[in-house]
Amino acid sequence: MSTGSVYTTEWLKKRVIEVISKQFGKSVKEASKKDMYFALANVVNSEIREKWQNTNKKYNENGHKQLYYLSMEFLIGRLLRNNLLNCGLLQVTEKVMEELGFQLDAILEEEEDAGLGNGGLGRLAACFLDSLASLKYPGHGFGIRYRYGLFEQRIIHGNQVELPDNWLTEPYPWETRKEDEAIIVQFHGNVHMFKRNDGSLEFKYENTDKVLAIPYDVPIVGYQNDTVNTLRLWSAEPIYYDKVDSLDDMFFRDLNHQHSIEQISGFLYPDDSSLEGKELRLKQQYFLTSATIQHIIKQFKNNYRLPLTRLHEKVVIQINDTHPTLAIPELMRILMDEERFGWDEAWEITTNVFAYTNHTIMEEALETWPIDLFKNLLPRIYMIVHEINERFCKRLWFDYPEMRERIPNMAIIAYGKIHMARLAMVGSFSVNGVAKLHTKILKEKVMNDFYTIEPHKFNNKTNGITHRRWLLQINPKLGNLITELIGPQWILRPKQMIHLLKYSKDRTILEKFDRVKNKNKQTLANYIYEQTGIKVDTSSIFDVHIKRLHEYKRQLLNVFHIIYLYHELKDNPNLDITPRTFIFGAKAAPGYHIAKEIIKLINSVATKVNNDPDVKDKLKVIFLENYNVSLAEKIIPAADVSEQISTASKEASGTGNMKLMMNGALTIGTLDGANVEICELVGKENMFIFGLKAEEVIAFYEQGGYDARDIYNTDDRIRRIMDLLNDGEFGKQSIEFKDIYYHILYHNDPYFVLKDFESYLEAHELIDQTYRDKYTWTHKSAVNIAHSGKFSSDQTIQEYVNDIWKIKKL
Ligand code: B1H
Repeated sequence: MSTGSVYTTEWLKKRVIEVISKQFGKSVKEASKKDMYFALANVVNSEIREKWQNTNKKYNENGHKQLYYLSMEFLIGRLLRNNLLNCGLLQVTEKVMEELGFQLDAILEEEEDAGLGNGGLGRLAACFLDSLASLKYPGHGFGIRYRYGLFEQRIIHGNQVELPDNWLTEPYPWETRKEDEAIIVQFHGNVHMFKRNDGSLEFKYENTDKVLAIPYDVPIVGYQNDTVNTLRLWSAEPIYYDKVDSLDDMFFRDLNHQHSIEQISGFLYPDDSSLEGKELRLKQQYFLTSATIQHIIKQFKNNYRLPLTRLHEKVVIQINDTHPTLAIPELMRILMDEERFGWDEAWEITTNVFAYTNHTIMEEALETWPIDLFKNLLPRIYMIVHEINERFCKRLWFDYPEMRERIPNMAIIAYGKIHMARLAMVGSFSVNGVAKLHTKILKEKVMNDFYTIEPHKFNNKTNGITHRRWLLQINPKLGNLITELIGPQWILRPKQMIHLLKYSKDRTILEKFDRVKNKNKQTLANYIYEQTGIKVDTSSIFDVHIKRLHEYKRQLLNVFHIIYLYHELKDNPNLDITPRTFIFGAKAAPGYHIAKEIIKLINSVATKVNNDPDVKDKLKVIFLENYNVSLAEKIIPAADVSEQISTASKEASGTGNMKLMMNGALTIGTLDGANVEICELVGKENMFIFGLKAEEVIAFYEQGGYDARDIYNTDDRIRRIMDLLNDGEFGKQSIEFKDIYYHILYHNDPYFVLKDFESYLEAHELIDQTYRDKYTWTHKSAVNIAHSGKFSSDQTIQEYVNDIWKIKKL
């Protein structure tokens, strides 16, 4: 009984009992929640297996063009509920678990979060894989199987403490190790040049360090459609040779050697929108790209009887930010050194298969590598990059005389550094940004020189999120209500959610939306109580700020507002404000001092506010530790307000903004990233827009900033807040938040916190007023939900397919 999606409770019960008995030698009564988790994963896996094989077989047999999505991060989170839903097993499993005396929700908690990403960029890759499989497109992910994912965050005395994310202590049931498909990746060594008889050059590498890349495949299950794609994660292992000189030698050399090799897939670098220029990071990047490109070429040769000159007809490779850019020179290397193509032909093949997505304009995230480090680790790849640069600069000089002055700003190798974004642009046929505003800034500012010479390469692909996970799975009550109102078609065609608009003024229906939200708030309130011991009022506004901690995301602006409100209430205890619960979740990169100070400030303010009886019914501040995919899934369905308050121009897109809107939260935001497009859809009246616009921010930057001291000196509300940072109000020692204080006043408030404060305050005042009228609020919320189908990643993927990938459905 394994075909179709009509599973019966009898069948599933029998299977579960069987597995528990065979795998654990236990009866269901004796089984733990963990046992049950593994048993369910086992059942799902056996249902998937055949479909997975069939999908692969079809892809290999019928000569379809394949998409390879290369990313250093895939933030997939948990998979059991996702896979149950997509297999059509979710409802029946809920029933069976109940009958067997278990709660499915509790079993799902047993799964480790696969935290193989930092934030938006990694989660985007995971959403894309879900949409590709659900739309039956032949597209697969390639990444690294980090032994340790993003660190686990603890808050101790208000401070962030990082613990290793040891997620593989137990077997990971979703992966399959494929030792026979391992690939050798080479580092270091010397390159020798020979002349062949025909006069062409041959390159040989000697004394290289060889590392084995072992693939672990994770199935990506399409939504009830029999398609199962693959996420291939490479793990680094030493190569064991049979012949060893002496036992001693082997033992000591190998221990060190083994360790240094395993480090390559050892841990995820915990930086988001910034970079750490360490050799190990470059090693990771080459490890991913070399293993993947070698694999792609092998597959192509096996599956198609075509010359490599026609590679672009069957292969397209999307590189997720610059991190996998080495794939470009790596393909050149294979084509020239192994397949004996000349430069021009190899370049023609290469530049027809790569497409590059840019995710940030943040200066500190634009990757560059010091020449010496690069050359030493990847000598042959360096030669190729050098040649790409020479030819590119010559082309600029001769074909674009008007650009001659710009060459130093465009050269791939300049001032001792290798510029990866420039390499990615030169080597790709497509360059895209991730929201309209972001793409515009790329074209007009950050990448204007490249846009001038090759405008046809540039295009926009606004990000999206999978509505299957971010609505259907995490908010079943809302999902059911939507289906009740407009039928189930929206699940396959999310844009049909727009039909909800016709109910957006219907009081009885709006009450239903309101009830769903209240139940979700109650669930979150219970969780908050379990985690923190703090009771929050579910009739207060749940105001949610969840994302990585970064100055440009301006959690500090949010805290300043909370401090302001707190003092307003202290000054006037009878002040009539709508009660608020401010909820934060955020990890700071371990080496990012100011970000960690801001976490500490949030927690200090929380302690002060939550323990002050004067404001007890009006204000609560909750910092939930270890923000990750699973925590997001708990918070988002319960949010009333979504904080999307980045300094305009800095947030390339944002995707949390889309997830929150889809679950009925109203956005308070700047006109930045995809907020602009949310606003275009729902209208200014259904959001709370404030602050400087991107052009204004950019204009200030071009003049060297604005005068933060001027605001400090003239606005007594701001001066009061700032001075509190300095006088010990929120800490035992008065020095506690001096760094933030000095940072703002002496580094001239680079993210315009003070400058946007007043406008932010006004927007919050409007929220307070609007929330008092339940009808108006819920109407706005329903309008947001109705428009959110536009931000399904299914839509985004379809645009990538039409404009860039040109792949066909299975
Ligand atoms: C985004 C990153 C990023 N942009 C470097 N850039 C990293 C840069 O490990 N590193 O070195 C890791 C991540 N991440 C985010 O991408 C943007 O800030 C968001 O605005 C955007 O929504 C997301 C997806 O496009």
